[in-house]
Amino acid sequence: MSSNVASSSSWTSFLKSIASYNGDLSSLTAPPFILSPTSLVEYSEYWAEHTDLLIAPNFITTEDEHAHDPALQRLVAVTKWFISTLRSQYCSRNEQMGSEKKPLNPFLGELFVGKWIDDSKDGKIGETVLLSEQVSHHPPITAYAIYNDKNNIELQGYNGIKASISATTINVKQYGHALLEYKNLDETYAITLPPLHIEGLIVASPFVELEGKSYIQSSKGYTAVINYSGRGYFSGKKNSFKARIYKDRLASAQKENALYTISGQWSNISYISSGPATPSSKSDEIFFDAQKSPYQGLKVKPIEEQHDLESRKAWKKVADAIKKGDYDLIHEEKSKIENEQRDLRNKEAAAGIEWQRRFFREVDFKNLNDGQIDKFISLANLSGLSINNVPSGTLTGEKDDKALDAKHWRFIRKLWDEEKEIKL
Ligand code: 0T9
Repeated sequence: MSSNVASSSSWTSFLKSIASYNGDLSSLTAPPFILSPTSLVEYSEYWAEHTDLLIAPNFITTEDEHAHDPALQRLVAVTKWFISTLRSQYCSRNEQMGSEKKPLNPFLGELFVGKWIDDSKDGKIGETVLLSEQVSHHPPITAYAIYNDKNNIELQGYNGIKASISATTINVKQYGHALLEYKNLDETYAITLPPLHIEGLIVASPFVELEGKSYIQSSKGYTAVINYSGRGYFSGKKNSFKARIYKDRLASAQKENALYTISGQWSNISYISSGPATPSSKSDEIFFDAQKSPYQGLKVKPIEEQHDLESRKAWKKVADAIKKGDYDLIHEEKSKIENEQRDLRNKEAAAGIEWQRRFFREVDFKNLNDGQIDKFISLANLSGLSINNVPSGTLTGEKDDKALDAKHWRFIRKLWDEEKEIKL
């Protein structure tokens, strides 16, 4: 953004509205140039733009040349896939639109579906499907399922955020987690979501930086701890991370126990070495090169073929107004959707009913029905993660581990298999 924009009255009044922030980011009225024509329900796509890396663990079934346990090698491969998602998740708006943008705030029941077609030479990948649904509007929560039947793999998860404002940054804690299953191998991974903050607000050029930690816990015991930092911290470079892979949670108490150490930039190059030493570009193997691994976009039906609940169809007029930069039209078209939603909620309240989620159900981990199990619970036991509805990655007994409930969103495949109106 030019300094013109940063000193414009629309941006300075936006900064003032941030300063009087009430806890709901979607309620901030931002100037048109910072608005994205894309709804947050679409962001679930970022999880699987490297389908080759997502399915890779499925093919690691024998010991490597150093006689390493395949389950350990698979956690390393899952970590590589996870790192590969971060550039799309957190840099793609910057790369495609010049800065982070404020996404459209999805309405309850909003859907985004599509598929990745197999672009491999040997046809090993098969088709991968995305189902993303806005399961809550207040607070905003998006749930998603990504499955690949050919390889018997399912990734599901949900996310919400809580934001707070400090002098010049927006600090965001993520809620929710992802659960990744390799059903052929009877192996499951719990994945937590890192905290982040938004920098560059003063100069009207916002971007995301990750901070803190996230975890990947394998059902076979192995665990990855990923630390994030930005410019001016331990590596001095933006988008830095250091991941350590351990035999299990107990071993993770001491960094010397690391079986592998991976370090570098998640939006660029990272390196891997065995043991606890930090790898270097001079002597160690490249782990992942984000700039050289093109991501594959999702295939989505043309708008004319979409259902009214599908995101791009529902927001078409707002998105067009944003692209034109027409402030009044944006406001007018957005209000139509908001009013419609308000009427719907009023009608439901009057009839004593609640909006039916299409593909997901809320599960209470502290109040499971007879015979109901959830794989996250045993993974949380292995990793020390809290099962409460607390910031993602909170360990039991940590100061954030206080919540009124232990409710989480889960994909119900049967609901999708029986779906009649929504087509891929
Ligand atoms: C889940 C992701 C999440 C959603 C976004 C904070 C943020 C909304 C949530 C966490 C995805 O898997 C990963 C990436 C980016 C996150 C967004 C970045 C962002 O700025 C927005 C918030 C709501 C804003 O739009 C703040 C106002 C604006 C001035 C910043 C451009």
